[in-house]
Amino acid sequence: RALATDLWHAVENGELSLAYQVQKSVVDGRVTGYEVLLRWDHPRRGRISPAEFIPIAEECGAIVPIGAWVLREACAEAARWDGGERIAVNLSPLQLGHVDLVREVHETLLVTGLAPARLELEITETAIIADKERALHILRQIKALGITIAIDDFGTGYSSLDTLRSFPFDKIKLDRSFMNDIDSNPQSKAIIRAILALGRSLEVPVLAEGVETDDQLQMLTVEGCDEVQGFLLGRPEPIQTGLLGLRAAA
Ligand code: G
Ligand code: G
Ligand code: MN
Ligand code: NA
Repeated sequence: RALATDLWHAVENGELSLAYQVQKSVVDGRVTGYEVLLRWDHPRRGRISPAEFIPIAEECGAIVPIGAWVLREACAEAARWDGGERIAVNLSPLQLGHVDLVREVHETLLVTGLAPARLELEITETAIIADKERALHILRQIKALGITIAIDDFGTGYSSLDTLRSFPFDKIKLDRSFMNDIDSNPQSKAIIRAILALGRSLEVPVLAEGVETDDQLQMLTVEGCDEVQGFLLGRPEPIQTGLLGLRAAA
């Protein structure tokens, strides 16, 4: 059977789960939030990477109900944390194009009791480019609810600067590919510097993704990066509610 078919039943079959990856402030190392990353344990094929199944879910449309489930689960989880950390949820282009997104997000906040300021939605430029006017209209409505919007995978799209000019993003997430080859490619460091300078002049905080080494963190600190995320700070991990009570309240 095709994965797309299985995806439509993954939620009701309880095959999906969430992993949370910590985001930290560079200045004081404080935890600022967690990005939610979807996991799929397929009954026969075992764990399938989101890099593989998200594109399929986008193509067949299953990302719309799946995305709604992710949002609800993540907001309900974050509402239990008492540190006030933010929860960052990835939004697919298809969700952004979906008629009911604004209402869905609003209702999720009401039902879970999560304060809007604690929800951040991560959006890639691809999501905006498809129908820019419409996408920006929806983002404005979401932002008006008090939710923050981050531009994800920044630096890899086609028109990054134009996108930045068109919408008041609350955060720039520097794509992890820049961090990946920082040691082998001197251009990467120059581009990271330039994007940090851009963030400063636009007064938009920049979060660097894919931080894996102390050297990288050191460089980002010197260059004035605001937040970091990556294996050095923490891997995406499931939350074992009730077990050790890491961040869980009963
Ligand atoms: O966790 P991992 O690095 O394997 O994720 C791979 C890709 O899947 C990333 O680009 C990530 O943004 C995307 N992804 C993970 N979880 C979600 C989700 O809940 N919704 C959407 N739309 N994308 C997700
Ligand atoms: O595209 P997005 O940024 O949403 O994807 C996040 C993905 O990046 C997750 O699947 C996560 O597993 C992966 N990831 C997170 N931190 C690191 C890291 O430090 N190095 C690498 N190679 N991947 C990472
Ligand atoms: Mn993301
Ligand atoms: Na990203």
